[in-house]
Amino acid sequence: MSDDTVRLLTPEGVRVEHPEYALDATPEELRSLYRDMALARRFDAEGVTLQRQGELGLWPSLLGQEAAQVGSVRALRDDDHAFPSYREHAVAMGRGLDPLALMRLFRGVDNGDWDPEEHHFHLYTLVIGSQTLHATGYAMGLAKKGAESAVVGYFGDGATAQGDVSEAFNFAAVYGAPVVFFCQNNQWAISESNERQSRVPLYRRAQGFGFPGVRVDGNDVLATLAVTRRALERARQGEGPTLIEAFTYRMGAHTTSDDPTRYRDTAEVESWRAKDPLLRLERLLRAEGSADDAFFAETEAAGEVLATRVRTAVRALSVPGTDHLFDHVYAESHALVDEERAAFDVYQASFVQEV
Ligand SMILES: Cc1ncc(C[n+]2csc(CCOP(=O)(O)OP(=O)(O)O)c2C)c(N)n1
Repeated sequence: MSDDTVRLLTPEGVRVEHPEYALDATPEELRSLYRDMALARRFDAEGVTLQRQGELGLWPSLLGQEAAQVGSVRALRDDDHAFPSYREHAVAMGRGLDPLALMRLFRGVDNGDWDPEEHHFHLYTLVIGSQTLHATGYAMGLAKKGAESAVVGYFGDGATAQGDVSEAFNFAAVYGAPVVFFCQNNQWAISESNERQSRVPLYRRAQGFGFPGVRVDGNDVLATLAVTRRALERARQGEGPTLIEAFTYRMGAHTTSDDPTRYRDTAEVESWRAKDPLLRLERLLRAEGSADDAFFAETEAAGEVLATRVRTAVRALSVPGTDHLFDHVYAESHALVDEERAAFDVYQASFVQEV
């Protein structure tokens, strides 16, 4: 990690000063950051297990990225908006979405049918990088309306190679859009390492577009919170976009369909295990006497309750009728969609007759 990386908590759990960024956090706030990370990790592990048991079609694990997600989402106000990629489970939880909604999506029961307006958490986006354009457009709209809200667009290191992301950067810069580009550089775009994706550190790209870029230790929840807070303040004050590169690591597979042992060394994974985001906060909490064994046991128990709830609910999900396919194509009923639904019903019925 380079020297210009913002860090407030070392892997050993020691608080360090930074000349530009500071964070005052009460013991209660520190415990709550830990709890959010621990619950997200437990929920995520359940996703992997349920996929292995055949209950989900696919699961993209966030393991290792808890601090980047919890730290950044904690900086948002209720009126702000988050535009996620597909791995932002802790962001979803931080916005108040019932994480069961994410499992419905990866079970194929729906295409992600939560209401983006309810928690200002927009739909998962699998088309790499496209949500940075949605985030930018939304931010431009908010600014036009005179709202004092800001938008965070989440994307990965691999997404920076997409034209959409460069277009979003340029539009946001030119229009001074109140958007924070939050890149989780987890070092891998499936099997493509970050070194092979860019000739310059990702955060420096922002300079060429005319806005600030900052690299933060993405496994440090405190630094991530401080840096995202500052970027959101800039956005709200009309100072335009910021690119945050949260330097982190994808500890698991790209998704449950991937075998990372085919393209990366165990030694690399182990070196990142020593930088674990939860462990370093646990070390701080214990060293400061802000949390004891009972707190960690309670947090673990809460994780088990969550995991049991989603496991039971996932297994009980019914198979949606094919009619559901046509829902939400338009906000209101539409003649063409009605026609297609009717045609599809006839098509389905033809199978029943043949059998
Ligand atoms: C436009 C587009 N191109 C290619 C893909 C296939 N694809 C799925 S995930 C992925 C890698 C994305 O890597 P990154 O942006 O670093 O995010 P991460 O999965 O590491 O969180 C690719 C190329 C896609 N979904 N969309």
